[in-house]
Amino acid sequence: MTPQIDGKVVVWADERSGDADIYGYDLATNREFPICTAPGGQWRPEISGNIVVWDDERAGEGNADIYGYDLATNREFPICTAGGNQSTPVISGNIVVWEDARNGWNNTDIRACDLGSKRESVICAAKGRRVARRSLATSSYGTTAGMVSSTYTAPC
Ligand SMILES: [Ca+2]
Repeated sequence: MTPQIDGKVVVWADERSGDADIYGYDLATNREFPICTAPGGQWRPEISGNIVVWDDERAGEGNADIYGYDLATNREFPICTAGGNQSTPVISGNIVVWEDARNGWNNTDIRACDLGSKRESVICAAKGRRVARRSLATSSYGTTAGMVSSTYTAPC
């Protein structure tokens, strides 16, 4: 499900073991490899360079978090484990952006983390929902365009 590609690596969410996991395929070597097979669902991977990000339900449904994996070092790392759902991450270079429901599902924010500085930023926390691109495709709710200036920063 939801395949993404950057360079020669394809990533996707895969339910072969029951709950969704993250897998990758290297087009240069024709090799498939698991990226994250932790308990609970791992969904909606995105990739930029060597970094894969996804939303991760290992802490329970309703408390999804954002995790990352560095293909260069084979190291997994949490990006945001705040309360509520953090979901539908996207990544460009060192910047990860996601939809964040820590303030309620009907008051979602857009937040970002700079993986270089490990700083989290609020991109938009205006009242109402902010819906990420892929949930937008399946959402029956109205949307509010979110993008604006960062309002404060806090550690990731
Ligand atoms: Ca969470």
